[in-house]
Amino acid sequence: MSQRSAEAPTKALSQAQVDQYRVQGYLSLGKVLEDELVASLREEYDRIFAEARMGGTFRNLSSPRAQVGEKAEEMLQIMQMCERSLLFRRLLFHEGLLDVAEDLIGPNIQLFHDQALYKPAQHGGAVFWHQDNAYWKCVPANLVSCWLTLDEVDVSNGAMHLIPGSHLRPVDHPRSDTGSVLLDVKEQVDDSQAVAIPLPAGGAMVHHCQTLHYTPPNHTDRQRRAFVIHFMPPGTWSAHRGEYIPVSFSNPVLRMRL
Ligand SMILES: O=C(O)CCC(=O)C(=O)O
Repeated sequence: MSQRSAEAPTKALSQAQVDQYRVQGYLSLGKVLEDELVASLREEYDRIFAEARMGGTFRNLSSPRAQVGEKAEEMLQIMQMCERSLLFRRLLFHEGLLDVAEDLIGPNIQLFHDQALYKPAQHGGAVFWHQDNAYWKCVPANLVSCWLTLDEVDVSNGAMHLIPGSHLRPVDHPRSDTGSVLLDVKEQVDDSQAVAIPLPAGGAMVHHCQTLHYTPPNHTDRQRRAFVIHFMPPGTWSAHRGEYIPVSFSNPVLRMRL
């Protein structure tokens, strides 16, 4: 019986872009989502955050004591939007985004998790300097995060800042005694080396799970709604769970070429 030949992989990125990702640990993709889709995603995002506010089903990553004027600082997180919304679940399977992930981690792609990260206007909090894999402890450390913007994002409302080349060396992330749920390795970061990535609404950038990154507070009158998809190759080991992450509703295979 003849074997069916594997489909030719799609090349979404040029060799120069792949090289940039390999050397710098991140890559800006610019605008990737059409305005009509962005409008639907924003509506769904707002609906889910309004529901979460009523039910207390989001996490505020800012310190409970942090205030901006009269208001409590908020860096709001909802994990697994794909379990609350079909629209966000469908976004995980966006062919263009999977083509990019395929160019970076190969043709077999599983969801590690997704998350919405919302900085409300005026009192949006920071996400401190960190490497994602310091939280995740995945082996091999070869996950790629696709950070998508539903609003125009610049330095003043919470753009992504990264340290080029920092993915090549894992940094120790000791827990501080500030009471924050977030790790912060700012003492080990030369932030004069940081590169900020402004993006339009419907834009995206990808970064390696060891790239040091940070987002500043949002004290502007514009909200900053972001959504991140963390892609991994199937067979990734989670040191937290003590197992290879099995395929499940929460960790679906998004693309597979046999
Ligand atoms: O959206 C943010 O502000 C932070 C994002 C982040 O830290 C991440 O994608 O790992």
